[in-house]
Amino acid sequence: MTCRIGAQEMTVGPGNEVQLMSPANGLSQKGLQERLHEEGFLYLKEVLPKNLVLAARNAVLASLESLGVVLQGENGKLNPNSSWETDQGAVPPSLARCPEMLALVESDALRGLMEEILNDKAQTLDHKWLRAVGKGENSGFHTDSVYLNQGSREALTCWIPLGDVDLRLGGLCVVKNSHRDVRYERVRETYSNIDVDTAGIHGTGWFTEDAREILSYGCPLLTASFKMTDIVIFRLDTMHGSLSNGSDPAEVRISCDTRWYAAKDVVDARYMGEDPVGTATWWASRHNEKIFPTSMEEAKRAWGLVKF
Ligand SMILES: O=C(O)CCC(=O)C(=O)O
Repeated sequence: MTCRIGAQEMTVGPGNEVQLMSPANGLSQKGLQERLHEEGFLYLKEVLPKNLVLAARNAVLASLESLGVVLQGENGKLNPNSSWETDQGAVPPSLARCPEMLALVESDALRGLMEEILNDKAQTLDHKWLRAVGKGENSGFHTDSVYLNQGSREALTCWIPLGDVDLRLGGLCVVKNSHRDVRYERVRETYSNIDVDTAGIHGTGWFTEDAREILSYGCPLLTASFKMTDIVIFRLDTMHGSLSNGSDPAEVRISCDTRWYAAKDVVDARYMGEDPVGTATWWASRHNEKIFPTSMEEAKRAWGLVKF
């Protein structure tokens, strides 16, 4: 089994640089909390109601069909004649909040799970990060803290694939133990503490797109052949990215990242409300070096984090 992350083709399996996640199904509430604390993530198989995932997927696909991004009635096959340029897979925020999406990402099933793990009533950010990832695209490695550093650091992300996402289509990829391994300590002290709005760093906010750089820290990458109704929950300081979409014939990968906080914790208010601003100002100008003068490479050099 192989997978691709950007320029790197990698073998997947026990003892390799990329390994498969072990599901956390069947653990007690305490067991789930301990596993999250230990490994920085929880992979849960078949926990969402299939009808809700399917309805959300169909609503998103219908919208992508009407935009000409995917072919009509072809279950997500990309339209080779589309001029649609994805921007890191971002889709209009209103689509992420359509009734079918909200019925899934704010479902009792998901909320109940998050409450079990957070050990409290749960609050979720109004903004949802829906992605339609095109052929050859993936997310670079980052910690979510850099986009969410104005709320509690105890918040969790729940990544939801809207459909089966195998190694070829390319789903989430987490760096095992990066939230606590000593080899990531300096990364956590520096990079993970920035706020993209104020750090003055241009680009995506990603720590690196180079899987070799991540592997040089010595912690394995973990992924899975995800099925519709699976989820992955992880911490704000867990380093992660995604595999590249190498589907053939070319197909869109649809997934949604949602953020959850314990009721007692402070949320990142930028993402709350009917039409949240989030980090939109940074996002719109993020490649403008006049506004954000430093590159991530320069920042890493200053932090003593340049590997090669
Ligand atoms: O789906 C992806 O490509 C990346 C997901 C991600 O970065 C997240 O859930 O925080």
